[in-house]
Amino acid sequence: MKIAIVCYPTFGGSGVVATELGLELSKRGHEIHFITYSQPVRLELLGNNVHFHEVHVPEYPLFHYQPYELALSSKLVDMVKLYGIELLHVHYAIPHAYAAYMAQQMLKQEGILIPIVTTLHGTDITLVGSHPFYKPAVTFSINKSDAVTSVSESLKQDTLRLFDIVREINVVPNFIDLDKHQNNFTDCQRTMLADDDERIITHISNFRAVKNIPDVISVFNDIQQEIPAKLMMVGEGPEKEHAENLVDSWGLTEKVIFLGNSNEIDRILCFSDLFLLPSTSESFGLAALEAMASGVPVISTNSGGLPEVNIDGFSGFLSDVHDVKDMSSKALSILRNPEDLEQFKLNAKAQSLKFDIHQIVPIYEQIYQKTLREYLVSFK
Ligand code: GMT
Repeated sequence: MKIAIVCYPTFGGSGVVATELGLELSKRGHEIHFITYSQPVRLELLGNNVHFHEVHVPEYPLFHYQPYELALSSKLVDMVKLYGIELLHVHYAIPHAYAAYMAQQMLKQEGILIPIVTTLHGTDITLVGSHPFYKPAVTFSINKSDAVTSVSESLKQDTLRLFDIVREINVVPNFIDLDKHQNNFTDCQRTMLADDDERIITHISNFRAVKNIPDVISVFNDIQQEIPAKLMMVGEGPEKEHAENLVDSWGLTEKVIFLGNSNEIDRILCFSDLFLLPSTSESFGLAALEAMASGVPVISTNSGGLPEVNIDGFSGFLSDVHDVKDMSSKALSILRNPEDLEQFKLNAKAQSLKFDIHQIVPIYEQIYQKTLREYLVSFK
C-alpha cells in the first residue's frame, strides 16, 4: 500500500512512533511518504520505499501567522496525485487531522478518493485539543476521520469524555523495536559517567511542565542522600533552565548530568538502573517503554495510560502525582538490594515484550486495509 504519514518531526513521542511505524511498514513492503515540515529526527533511512516531502510555508509579510495547515493540505493533495498515495495516516489531531480532511475534500473534487486514519497521542486531547479555542476543530476532525486510533485505553476514555465523538476509537498501543534495545554495546561507556558503586538514574523527556521535572530532581535528591547515585537528564525543553537552576541551588551539579537531545537513548539506557517519569499526565509514556525495553525498571506516576505500560510492583512502581516521598522510597526499595534490582530489570524487559513492534504494526495494517475497503465501498 502507498501510505502518507503526517507527524511532528521532533523528539516528541508522537513523532518517534510515527517514524518507527513508517520504517517498519516500509520493511513490510509498503511505500511510505513522510510529509511534514522537516525530516523526522529518527528518520535516518531514506530509500526506495521511504520518501520525505518537506512542507514549506513561504514567509509572506501580510500573514501575522504563517498558515501551516493550508500549506500541509496543499502538499498532501500534490503528493497524493504525484505518487498515487492510497491512504493518509495522520499523527496528532491538531492540525494534522484537520489538514488531511481539507486535502481529502479537495481530492474528492477531482475524483480521487483517499481515506484518513487519525492517531491520537495525548496532548492533542488532554492538554491542547480540549481548549475551547480548538475543541470544535478537533471534534470535527476526529469525527470526519475514516478511522481513529488512540495509544491507550486511558486516552480513548479521555477523548470520549472531553469530546462528542461519534467515531469508534481503536486502541493500538505504542510499540518498541526490541532489536534496538539489546544492551549489547561493546563500547558501553558507563565509567565515563559514574563510579562503579554509583547507581545511574535516568529521565528522558521534552522538559515540558507536564513532565514535572522538579519532582525528578526531588526524587533523585532523596535517593542520593541514601545511596551513591548519578542522574542523567536527557532532552531539551522549556523547563530545562529551571531544572539546571534547581540542581545548582541544591548543590547537585556534580551528580546531575544534562545530556541534551539524543538519538542514542538506547546507549544511555544500557547503563541505567532506574528510570523516573513523574508526569502529571501521560497518555502512554513511550519513554518508559523504551527504558523497560533496555531492562530499566520505572518509577512513574499512575496518571493516564502509565498503568497500562508500567506494572506496579513488577516492572517498577506507580505513585500518585507529586507524591515525591512515595516515589523516593519505592525507588530506594528497588535500588538498595542488588538481587531485587536484578529481578526488576528482568521484569521490566519481560513487560516490554508485550509491545513488540512485530505484534503491533500488523494491527495498523489491518486497520488500513479495512478503512480503505470500507471507504471505497461507501462511494459505490
Ligand atoms: O509527551 C510529550 O510531551 C510528547 C507527546 C507528543 O505528542 O509527542 O507525547 C505523547 O505521545 C506519546 C506517543 O504516543 C506518548 O507516549 C506520550 O505519553 C504522550 N504525552 C502525553 O500524553 C503528555
